[in-house]
Order: sequence, then structure tokens, then C-alpha cells
Amino acid sequence: MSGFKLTTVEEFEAATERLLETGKKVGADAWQLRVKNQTPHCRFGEQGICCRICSMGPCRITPKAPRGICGCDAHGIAGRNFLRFTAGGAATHSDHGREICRTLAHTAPDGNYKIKDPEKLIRIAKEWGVETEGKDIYDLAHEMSELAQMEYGKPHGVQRWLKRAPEHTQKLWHDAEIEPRAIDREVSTAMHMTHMGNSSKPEALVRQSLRSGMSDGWGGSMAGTEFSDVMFGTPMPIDTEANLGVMKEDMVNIIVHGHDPSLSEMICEYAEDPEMIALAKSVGAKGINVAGVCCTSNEVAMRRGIPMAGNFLQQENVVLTGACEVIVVDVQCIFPALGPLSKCFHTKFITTSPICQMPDSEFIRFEAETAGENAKKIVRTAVENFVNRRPELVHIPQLKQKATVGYSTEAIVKTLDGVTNSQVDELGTTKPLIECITSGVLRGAVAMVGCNNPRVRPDYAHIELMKKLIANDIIVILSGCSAQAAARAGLMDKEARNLCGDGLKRVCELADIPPVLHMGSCVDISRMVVLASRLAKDSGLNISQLPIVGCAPEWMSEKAVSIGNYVVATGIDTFLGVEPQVSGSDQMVWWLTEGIRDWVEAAYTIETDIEKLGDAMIARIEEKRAALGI
Ligand code: MSK
Repeated sequence: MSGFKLTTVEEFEAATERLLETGKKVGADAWQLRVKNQTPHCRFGEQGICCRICSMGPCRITPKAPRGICGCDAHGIAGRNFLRFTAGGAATHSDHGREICRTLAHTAPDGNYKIKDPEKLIRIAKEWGVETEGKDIYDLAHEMSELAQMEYGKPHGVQRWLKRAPEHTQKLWHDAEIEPRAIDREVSTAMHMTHMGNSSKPEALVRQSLRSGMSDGWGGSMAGTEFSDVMFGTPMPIDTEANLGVMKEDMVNIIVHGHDPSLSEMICEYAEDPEMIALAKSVGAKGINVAGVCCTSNEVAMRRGIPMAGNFLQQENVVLTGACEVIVVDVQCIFPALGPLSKCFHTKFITTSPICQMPDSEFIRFEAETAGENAKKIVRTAVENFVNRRPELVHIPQLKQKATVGYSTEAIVKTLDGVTNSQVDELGTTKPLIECITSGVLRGAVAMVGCNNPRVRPDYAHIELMKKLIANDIIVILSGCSAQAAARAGLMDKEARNLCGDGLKRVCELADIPPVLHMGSCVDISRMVVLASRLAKDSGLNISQLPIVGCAPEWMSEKAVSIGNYVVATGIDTFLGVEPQVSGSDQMVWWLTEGIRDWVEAAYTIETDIEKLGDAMIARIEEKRAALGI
């Protein structure tokens, strides 16, 4: 009999409590304490009606003061804030994508970065109308790097990848004027529109929010995902483990954290270097253990099976184990708290990017040209730090689950094709998945994404919603910190199929997949819109007709808002468990939850009660099925 059992959120919390006791002993701060200090939050900020865009203010909207000094009302202020939030997220994801495009220019047969998926590079080149015949693959990579970087600043035209969407969707985008032009331009336009004395009309601000989000999902993030696959390999199913128990007491622990795989890939390479392993043994360790946090973790788990220590709100926990020799970060979602926290332990906190520099960190500048040397230096630093551990502070919670990860779009199609042998071209077809949905074996699909947020009991919403959905025969695809919540709980163990309804359980058995599929990091949500596009094309339906929805139950970052905007703009109804900061404007709430449906055939639903959020998603999926008569 299988001994499989999910790890509960209560067990996560007990483990964290134990770690916080260690923290108290060494005088460490923690996010749990800082949340208390910051509560209650500023109501003006929560409602999006504080304007800090010029120095006549700040202006705050109240019944007594319904307009700012320039005369802007709550709707204009909340709208501008929402657009700036989106632009922040779009810029961040897209700059990550740009770095990946730049790294592509440094690929060489004998260099640090190689081409691991040449077929994918050739496919993209053909898609972009680039001649591939007789070209050396590295020459082609360099040419594509140049072209991809041009997408950020080209003076004419719209994003090349929009053509991946069904024609109906492309027409909606064109008619609504939300086709993204150059990626940087959409961020600049957003900043320009929200400068003092420009747009204050919610409709215009929401339209640009969608366009700016589109420049991320169908531009910068897509570049990040696609060219990462070209260089580091397109993910295919692979087994790994998740939760803090993946850290090892008798080994040198290196934690990689952030988003850009260019750094973490190199760290993983050098952690396997025999010279480094011999050095680790010489200092009394059994070897070198690399584990991940946040989306960097997703990247290396999907491609290498590197274990996942935790998600966003676990980042302090890895240091609190007292067994972390180095936490090395690249960009995004990194708590500045890691600096002072690591000083309470022997841990070295290493920052590597000029984009992300923090006090109390050691800065080792990581560059494509010198990536090998940089990575080796970081691994060596970790190994040499092993002897500085304070054994009395070491406690690694013994929580760990098995997980099968690596479900890129290509992997999902290939896995399901394998069940029916219906392969029709090199990319396969999504028809088996469509048949499962139309026959009712599966009721539909939910793309669950996003962060943790202390406003919601961490991980609880992700895990409870997933359990509810799979019990109702709804397959769940995941990315970002949502994926890690699932893996830590055990929902990516194939044994979790026993928690499914009969239909999904049967599909999981036939295809040999877990009931929730790990599609990658937060930039990889671009995989999800590509999959939705392929489902629509293969079924002859519009994306908005498919019984699929998106959900971000614990979102917190600007990137999440940008993501939400491009997912909705793609025609996928999106459900939020944390309110966007627009509630001070009924007009903004209307535009986001109803008004945009006229443009893109989808809109947001906001519901902070998790039970009701789950019910609302199931109801929407069933409505879509009923409309199709299936
Ligand atoms: S890391 S953006 S907390 S998903 Fe991508 Fe997690 Fe959200 Fe960061």
C-alpha cells in the first residue's frame, strides 16, 4: 500500500515556527514580525487613491477632498497607479527576457553557454522568416539574439509572436488597439501617460495597462522563455524533491534564488566540478547540494531536477536552518532582509546583478563573458564557508515531497500524444487534451500562478484551490510560487492522482502524469498563453470559449499585475484572491471586472474568500461548457 500523504499547511507552519525560535535566539528579524509592525496598512494606498506623481501632493481622496490639487479624481488616480504598477511588472519581466537574449549572443560551441535545443532555435527562426538553410547553429543564434533585442526598440510594427495567437484573437487585439509595439515603448508610453497632466480617463489607462501587459507576455517574457529553452534545454518531465528537507546537514548547501537561469545554470555546473567536490570533502562535507528558492528554483528544477527548497515566503527560512552556506541571488523577489538575516548566521548573501544590489551582501558581478569564473568563485566561497557553521543553530525541518516537474508546452503535447499516438507534425497536437475536455472526462483546466502574500495565509489558498479543482476533474497547470506550493505539499507526486475525480485520475494514469503540472517560472506563463492558443486552433474555438480560466490567489508583485493583464487580454477569465489596489474607484473596478470583456472577451473576478473563489472558477468553467453544449 502506498504511504503517500500530503504535507499540510499546518505542518509547513509548525516547521516555520521552529525556525523562528532559532531566529529569536540570534536576534533575527522575520517577515512575520514586520507584517505586524506594518499593520494596519494605509487605506489610501490599499484603495489606490493616493497620488504621488508630482510634488504638489501627495494628494489623497476623501469625501471631503474628492479631487487632487490638479483636479484629478479617484478614478484617474487609481487608474494611473494601476498602469504604473503594470508598467513596473512589464519592464521587469521584459528586462529579464532581454538579458536572456543578450546571453544568446555569447553562446559558443566551447563557451560557457551552448545551444541545447537547436531544433527549437530553428523553429523560432523560421517563424520569424529568418533563413536557416546551411547556417551554422551558433551564427543563427547570434543573428536571432540581435533580432530579439530589436523587438525591444523597433520603431515600426508590433510584436512578432502575436502571430502565434488564433486569428480571431489577433483581430480583437487590433480592434481594441492593444497590440504591443516595441516592448520598451509600451513601458515608456505607460510612464508618459501617467505623468502629471496626461491621462486621467480610466478607459484609456486600462487600455494601455492591457497593452503594456501584452508587451510582457507576448514579447519580453516569451523571449525569456523561448531563448532560455534554446540555451538550457526545453523542459521535459523530470523527478525532483521539494520543501526545506531537501537541504542536507552533511553537505555544503548553496541556495539559488531569483529568476534568471543564466546564473543558476552555471552554479549547478560548477557544483558538479570534481575539483569543487574534492574541496568540499577536504573541509568535512560529503559533497555540494544546490537547492532553489522562487523562480530560479523553478528554472533549474524543470531542466536539471535540482530540488526546490521553497517559494517566496520561505526565503528567510532557508537561512534560518543555520545550514545555508551561501544564498546567491540574481534578480526579483529577493528580500533585502536577507542581508541582515544572513549576518546572524554564518551564511554569505551574494548578490550578482547590477539590477539587484543590497546592503549587507557580497557583490560578485555576474557576466556572460566571465560566467564560468564567477560561478566557480561563488561555489568555492560556499565550500570554504562550511567550516564556519554553528552546529548548535542547525535545524533542517524534515519535510520533503517527491515531485515530477518539467511540463513545458512541448512536454504536455508530447505526453498526451504518447497516450493516443495521434502525432500529426513535429510539434504534435493538443487534440487528445481537447477530446478529454469535450467528452467531459476532464471538465476543464485552470492555470494557477503567482506569489505568496502575507495578506493570505501563505500557501493555503494555492493548495486548497488545487485540491478542490482536481477533485472536480479540472486539470491544473502551474507556474511560479504556486507551483512550488504544490510541490511542497506533494501535489506533484504522481500518487496525488488519488485525490482526483474519476476522470482526471484516469487521464493521470494513462498519461502517467501528476494531477497538477509544473510549467515553470513566472516568465513561463507565456507557455500557458501559447498552449491556450494551440488548444483554440486545434479545436476551432476561440480562446474565450475554452473551459479554461486563470487564477492568482496569493499574488503580490507588479509582475503579477502585468501577467494578469496579458492573460485576460488573451481571452482567459482571471480570478484574483487578493484585491488589486483600485477599490477606491468604482469605475476602475468596473473596467477590470466587466468593461474589458467587450474588447477581449474576458475579465477579472476578484474574490478574497477562497472557498467562493474556487466555486466561482468551477461555475465559470461549467458555464463555458454549457455554452458549447458539451
Ligand atoms: S518568484 S513574482 S513571488 S511567483 Fe517568480 Fe514567486 Fe511571484 Fe516572485
